[in-house]
Amino acid sequence: MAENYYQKDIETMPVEEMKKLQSEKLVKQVKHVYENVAYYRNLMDEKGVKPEDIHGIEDLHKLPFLSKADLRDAYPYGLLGKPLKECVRIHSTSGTTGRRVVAFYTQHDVDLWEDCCARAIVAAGGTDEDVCQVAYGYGLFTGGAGLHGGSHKVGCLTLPMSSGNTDRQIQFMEDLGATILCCTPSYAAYVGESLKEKGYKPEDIPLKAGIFGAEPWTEEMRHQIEETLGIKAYDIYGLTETSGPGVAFECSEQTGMHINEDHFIAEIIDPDTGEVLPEGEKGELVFTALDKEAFPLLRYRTRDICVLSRKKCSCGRTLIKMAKPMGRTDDMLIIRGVNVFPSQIETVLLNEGYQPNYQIIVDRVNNTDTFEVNVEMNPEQFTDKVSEILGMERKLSDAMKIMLGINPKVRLVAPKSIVRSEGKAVRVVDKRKLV
Ligand code: DLL
Repeated sequence: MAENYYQKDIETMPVEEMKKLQSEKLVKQVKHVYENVAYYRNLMDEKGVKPEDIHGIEDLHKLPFLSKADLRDAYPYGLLGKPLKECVRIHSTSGTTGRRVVAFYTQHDVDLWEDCCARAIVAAGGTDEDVCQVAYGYGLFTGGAGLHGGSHKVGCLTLPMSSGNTDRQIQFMEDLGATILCCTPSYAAYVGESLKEKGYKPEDIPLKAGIFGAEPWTEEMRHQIEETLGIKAYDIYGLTETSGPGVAFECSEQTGMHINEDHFIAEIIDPDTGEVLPEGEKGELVFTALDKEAFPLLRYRTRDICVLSRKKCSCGRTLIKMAKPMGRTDDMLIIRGVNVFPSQIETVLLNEGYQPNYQIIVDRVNNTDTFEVNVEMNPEQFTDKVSEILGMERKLSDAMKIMLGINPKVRLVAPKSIVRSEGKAVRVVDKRKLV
């Protein structure tokens, strides 16, 4: 199949030309921010940097970082780059801890954001012949609005389902012939599980592709979703602070996500020292938004851990690629001194033939960390023979020891007993924070 692009000139632009474009935009954007955002002007003044010092992307490193803490300090209007009168929309993070992040958009910002999502849909094979079922949450969360806008731009027939009500999702999917599904990977896995239970086979539904993101997911989970739904599953990345989904998207090669470099400059830094790392090294992802008017963040530290690569891509896009984020600097658990990412546990489970339905529970008893992983048995494994269950638990715990270096206490629980998520899955319950 010939590769399709939504904005070919940009998506396949020679790298040197792209760098020139980024340099021109950066000079203008720094001036815009310095003149209109007092909070960032103060940070620049403290660092002794003036807009005149920024001649192009080679000077990016001179600018101060912004972090989530700055967003909280400046809440709600302190980072606005345009008068509220010119803003047409806000979105917000789910904000499980502390203050929510609120992001603002002008009509121009919404337009560019929707273009980014349209690029993702076309890269996943979408055209105006497709029926695109958007099952990300609508509302303050950016997932629904972003993919909805992108789907309109591509000209797909858009099904604005929002999340939840799985029976209705399946009914619409079948009756209206949805060909593209957009939702979190954990919800896609649940939809697959529900379809199977209802006796559907992958060929009974017309879906051909899925655009899944908003949470970390492993290659093993991709294969499993692709198999149960009979589709190609594409990754999509973004965060509220940079507009939402569509900062980066996967193409047919499915080996990482192309970053929309005409709108965002990506850097990888050492999270401890802030030093910029060379391409190919693992570190914290930092974004500078080049076109955003209302919420123009410069050098924003995402806390996502990732690697960038300029390796030539078979799809013809020249946009730099980011690997699947390996987790966040703040969701890495340190258990008895060992670093543990939920994605490592997911990999072990899927390799051992389990479903990605699990929850990690960490606590501290008598000054020692306890580490438990509850894992659902598959219906076909279900048994009430204690010795068999103990044997399976031991086998899983040993497999996790090989991956992590420490043994969790694995507890196999009945099928369907771990609550399914309609949005981002809650994988970790860390009770130590409550003390
Ligand atoms: O999750 C935006 C989004 C919506 C992206 C729909 C993709 C699809 P936030 O709620 O602000 O925004 O959360 C952003 O989610 O910093 C990552 O840690 C994580 N994340 C987003 N996409 C991915 C992905 C939306 N593809 C935070 N893989 C980010 C891994 C992801 N993590």
